[in-house]
Amino acid sequence: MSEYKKSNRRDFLGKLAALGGVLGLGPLAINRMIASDIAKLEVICEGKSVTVPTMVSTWNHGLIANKEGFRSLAEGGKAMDMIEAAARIVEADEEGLSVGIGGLPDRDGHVTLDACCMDHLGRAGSVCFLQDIMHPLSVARKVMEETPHVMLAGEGARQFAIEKGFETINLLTDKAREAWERWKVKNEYAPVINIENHDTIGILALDDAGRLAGGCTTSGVSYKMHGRVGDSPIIGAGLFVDGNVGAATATGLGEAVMRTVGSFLVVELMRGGMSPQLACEAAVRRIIDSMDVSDLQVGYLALDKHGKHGAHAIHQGFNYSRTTSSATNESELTEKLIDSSFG
Ligand code: SD4
Repeated sequence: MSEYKKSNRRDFLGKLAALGGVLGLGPLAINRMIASDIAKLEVICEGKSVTVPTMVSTWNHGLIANKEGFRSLAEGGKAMDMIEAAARIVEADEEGLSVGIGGLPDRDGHVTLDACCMDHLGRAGSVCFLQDIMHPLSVARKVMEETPHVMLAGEGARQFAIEKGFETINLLTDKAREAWERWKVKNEYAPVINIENHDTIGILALDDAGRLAGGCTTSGVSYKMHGRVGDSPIIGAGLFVDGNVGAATATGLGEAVMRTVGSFLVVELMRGGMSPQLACEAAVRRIIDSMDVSDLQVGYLALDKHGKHGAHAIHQGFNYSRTTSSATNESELTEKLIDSSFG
């Protein structure tokens, strides 16, 4: 066999082993297949992506979000469909006090939502200060896909959502209203996120064709000033995706993330060659070096285009969920809730 043929064969066997991993085949099964029908396999191998679909999402609700994202993938969805499905289940959970319906209001008692999304082509959509609509991330997606703009705010975003068929709903649940009534007794305006109280969901997905997408959705800092918008709907701050590099999202005190353009920073550091983990650590370090962080928390989550992920936070207590599928068309998932912090 010529050197050229030998190296082609080595490449092919390498691809085959990777494909076997994706399809959940062990080495024995691969060997049997090689013996039986190598020509047919070559065709399969040529046409298949060997990307392992992966999702990472912030906080405990990431587990249910990722599961929903993978359900969408199994039904033929792409990375952005995974993101939207994941966001919607958390936005619809009335028990959650930080996303969608049930989110804690601003200091005047209004629930105002922020969300954005971005895909592997660099397309982006965002809504901020949105009221009365349960699924801001879906509205952000419509801004991305059906308007020439990136961001709609407040009443304009609400009107746009209604035009697109979204129903209006009272987002202030009894549970959130009672918490606000209790807060009002002291009425302290302290836009500081206590490290147990920041549950924005940031979601990053890599689908079976290697497409990356991201989303971020939140009711923002509780008891914020009326009109305050955080990092979550700001492209580059709460979320950034570059389909050729990777994606990053943030949770925690938005002001600190915006001042350091955090998610963009993480992706740019990855572009420069850093691993997702080191990039998250460096972006956290940027905040620590530029402000007093004694009572503010920020956590970053990143996923590169190969499915490698990283996460880091200023203080202990940040966790995220990571879900991968070892076989493109199977529902078998590896789910993990992971703690990440300086410790
Ligand atoms: C914000 N980053 O509005 C958001 C807060 C957050 O869970 O992460 N809340 O600043």
